[in-house]
Amino acid sequence: PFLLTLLTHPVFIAGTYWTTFIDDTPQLFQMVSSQNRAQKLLHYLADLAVNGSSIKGQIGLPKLKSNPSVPHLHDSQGNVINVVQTAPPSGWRQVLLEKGPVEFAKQVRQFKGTLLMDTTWRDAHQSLLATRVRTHDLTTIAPTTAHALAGAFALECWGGATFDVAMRFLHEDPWERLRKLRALVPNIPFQMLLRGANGVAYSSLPDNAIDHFVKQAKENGVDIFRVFDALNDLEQLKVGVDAVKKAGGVVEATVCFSGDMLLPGKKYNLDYYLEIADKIVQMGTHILGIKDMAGTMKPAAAKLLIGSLRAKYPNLPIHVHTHDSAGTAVASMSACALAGADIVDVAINSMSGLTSQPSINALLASVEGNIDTGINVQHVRELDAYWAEMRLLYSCFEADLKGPDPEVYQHEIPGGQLTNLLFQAQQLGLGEQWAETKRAYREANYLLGDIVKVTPTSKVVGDLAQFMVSNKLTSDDVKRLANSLDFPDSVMDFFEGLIGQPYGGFPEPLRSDVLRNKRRKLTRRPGLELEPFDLEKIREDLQNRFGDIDECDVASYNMYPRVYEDFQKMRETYGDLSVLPTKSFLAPAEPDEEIEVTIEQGKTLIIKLQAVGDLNKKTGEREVYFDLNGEMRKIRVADRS
Ligand code: 3PY
Ligand code: ZN
Repeated sequence: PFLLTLLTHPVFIAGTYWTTFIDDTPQLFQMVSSQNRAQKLLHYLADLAVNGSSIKGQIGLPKLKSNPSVPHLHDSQGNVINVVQTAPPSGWRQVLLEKGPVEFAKQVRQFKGTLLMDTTWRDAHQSLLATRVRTHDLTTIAPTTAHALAGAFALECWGGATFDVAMRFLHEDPWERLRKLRALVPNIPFQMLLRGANGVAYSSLPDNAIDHFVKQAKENGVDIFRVFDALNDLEQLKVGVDAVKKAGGVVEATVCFSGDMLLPGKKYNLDYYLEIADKIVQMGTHILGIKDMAGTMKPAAAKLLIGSLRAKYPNLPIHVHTHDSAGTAVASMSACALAGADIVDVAINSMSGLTSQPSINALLASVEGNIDTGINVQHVRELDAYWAEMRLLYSCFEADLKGPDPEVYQHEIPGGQLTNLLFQAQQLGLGEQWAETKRAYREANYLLGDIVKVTPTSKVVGDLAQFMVSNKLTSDDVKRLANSLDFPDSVMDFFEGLIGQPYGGFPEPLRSDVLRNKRRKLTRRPGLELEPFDLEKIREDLQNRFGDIDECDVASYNMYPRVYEDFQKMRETYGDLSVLPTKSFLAPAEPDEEIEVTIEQGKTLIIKLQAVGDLNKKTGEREVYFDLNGEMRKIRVADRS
């Protein structure tokens, strides 16, 4: 009917619409545009109804059969707080905005107690739910979170794997997520995870692309940048650190912690960490990060390492990150807090434990009476009800780990990767497969020279391990046959030096055998070999191909050109899918179920699936009938089953 309104409009009929028709009657074109958007969404829903979900990694349907509800927060008198209409209490972000990064860091250091960073919006779901939590579910709980966690140091909500997974698998724009969350959380700083010279990609980009990316991240809402390099290669790290300094963000340059530091003969020991920390401090950072990505920092190591750093740098805030894979994270983070850490990472209870961060309430209980955190315990418990439902909503992405993995001290697999590899082994029948993967991972690590393992080096070790398992190769086989084996690309990249220089150098003769004459042997950071990107030209090209684009699109394209192009194609076909409730995004609609979709403020679609027609054998298509705001719609889709 909107199109009909347009086509029957007297101006249109008179044929005089070329001049000012669009300007004079914008409402008509808005109608056509929202009509168009509705039609695209119906296409997605029709495809889902006929072919089922095509979201990668999804096994089965969500266990939650209704849309999740938003829990109420209560004030100290027991009254419900209207989190949408009441401004949230001011928090650390106000300190940052008013005083700037240096004074912010100073006040964080002066806080009498230990602050908490909540990782629920980034690392927790990256580690437990294959990074699949969608913008829709984050924005739904954002106003409540702004109140409940008002005292938190920060929310980790961006970067790491969330960037490419958003585009690649969820078909949504990570920048839009950032902007929407920012608008809803004015009081708590946002932190992102930046992989140094790799940005949020898996290998180095030209320095100007990193600068450009970080500038957009800062302008669109990131306050604090946790910058690391997966090999603790300081040259690589510095690229990220310098980019954050230029953009005016808070720098949290980070030491990656690898393995059980207290084991005699360990390559990565206290002296090593103190040396790296010292160089980071010389580089200049507002906060010193310690990143225990596999969760192998035992409480005794935490006490020793954090205690030593505290004594050495009395004025520098220290922020510790861990994973609960071994089951010791609450004890380790309590030990860090007692040893003088200024900030430790936790996750909302229902999103904590296992390969994720330690539970916030467990940590609060552990330090109760000893250490102030500025967190309202009751509010966090209330907030948790939402995440308990989320866990059921995203059940189809669970790796189903049942308890701590006591072998983590041996294989040292980072939290996020552990669940990933377990998920893959489960698809192949678990049992011996999983035990073998873990054994091979350990061997692969030693073959590569016992490297620090976190994205992207953890992928190198994981790829080599899977290569060894699937080709039934022992370590000795790999060494012996290295000059004739066809290694995975990531392994070639590592040996070439595209991921940076490992501590202690590359293992020889393996490096030479693997590379043969196919690849170079870089001795300096790879960014120095790369031509700067011509950002103007990239912008123009994207504009020509995709129309309305901005600097964030340029940054997305620079990080992941193919993924960005595919994302744009999905957008073209289905429109903005981030507006769909998650249940409707993952599961075919039930007959007569009402799907409510807010496509923009004040514009809500009520969609009901009426029927799926018979297969047309000639065309291979089916007709799917919907009721859209009371009107019948018919969509034809190919049946791919
Ligand atoms: C990432 O780089 O995505 C990580 O989570 C590393 O821990
Ligand atoms: Zn982590």
